[in-house]
Amino acid sequence: MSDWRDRPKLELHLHLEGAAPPPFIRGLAAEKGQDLSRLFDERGHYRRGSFEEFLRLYEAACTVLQTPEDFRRLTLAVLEDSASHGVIYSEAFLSPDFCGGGDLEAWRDHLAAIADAAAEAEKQSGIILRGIVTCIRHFGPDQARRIARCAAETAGDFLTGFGMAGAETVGRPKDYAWAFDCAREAGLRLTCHAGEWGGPDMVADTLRDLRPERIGHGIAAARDPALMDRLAEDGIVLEICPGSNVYLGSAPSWDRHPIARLRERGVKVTVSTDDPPWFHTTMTREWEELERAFGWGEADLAELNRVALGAAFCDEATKERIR
Ligand code: ES4
Ligand code: ZN
Repeated sequence: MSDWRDRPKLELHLHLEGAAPPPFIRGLAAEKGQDLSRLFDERGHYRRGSFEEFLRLYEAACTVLQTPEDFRRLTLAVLEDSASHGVIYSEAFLSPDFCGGGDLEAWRDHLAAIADAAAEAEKQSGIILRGIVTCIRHFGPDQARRIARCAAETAGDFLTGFGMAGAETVGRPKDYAWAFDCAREAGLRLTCHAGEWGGPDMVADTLRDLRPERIGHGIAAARDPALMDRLAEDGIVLEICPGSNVYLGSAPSWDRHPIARLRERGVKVTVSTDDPPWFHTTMTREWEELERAFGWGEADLAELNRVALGAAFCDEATKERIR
């Protein structure tokens, strides 16, 4: 099949700042007189490195994103890209850490600009966006609480979820339980990155201590048959980002990516891009590679779209518009 690009897709795992095209970040840096040339290689792509290097470069790129207007333009650029790859429904991780550092009033202004841009993009191309506030694990549990409070105070029709990204090696899940409880009590739906770099125990501890309904990545579960069975039984949905995993090295290759094994075992899997320009991927490329590696076709996309729709952090009326 050669027309993956035009097929309607749902995407549940996308970092808003991580989806910024390099020219967008370069343009903002030029406007502000910041020198960010060290972020880019000779072809103008984001520089390649380990996950830790990626996180450092990513945070440097985020320093040019400052005002609500910057985030309004970013959101429009990202949604235009997503829509051009057939994405009809998207959930983006939003980071109060990069929108005023966790200050509630600054966050409100940034979120309003992002939601405005989402409404504008929806009018233009039909794409629907919902926001998931994400705290950043390596910024520590105290900052995570501040971020959870920002999320709780702005929960609503647009801001529907809370999660955690960042370096999985920092702390243990239970250190972040207060933040997740705060978000849950505000009615937010929960997801958490786990089992991208950590082992099956990280997935199990995350489920026990933070009780999310979805796991970001979670591919380490494929190494533990009993854990796979539990995920399947409990209906936990994995937001799998194969291109990201292959690029960063948390999976050995496309052909040996665990997504096929997880799915065959009955685990609910979905496909997303994570930080597409950083990992040289798009939703089109993800499906081209899944077709090449596993022979997945239109019926597989339809099934994974159904799983994503079931797991989407939006209300029934919104789901009805996508179905
Ligand atoms: C991430 Cl903090 C952060 N930002 C973007 N992508 C990520 N993946 C894992 N943590
Ligand atoms: Zn991610």
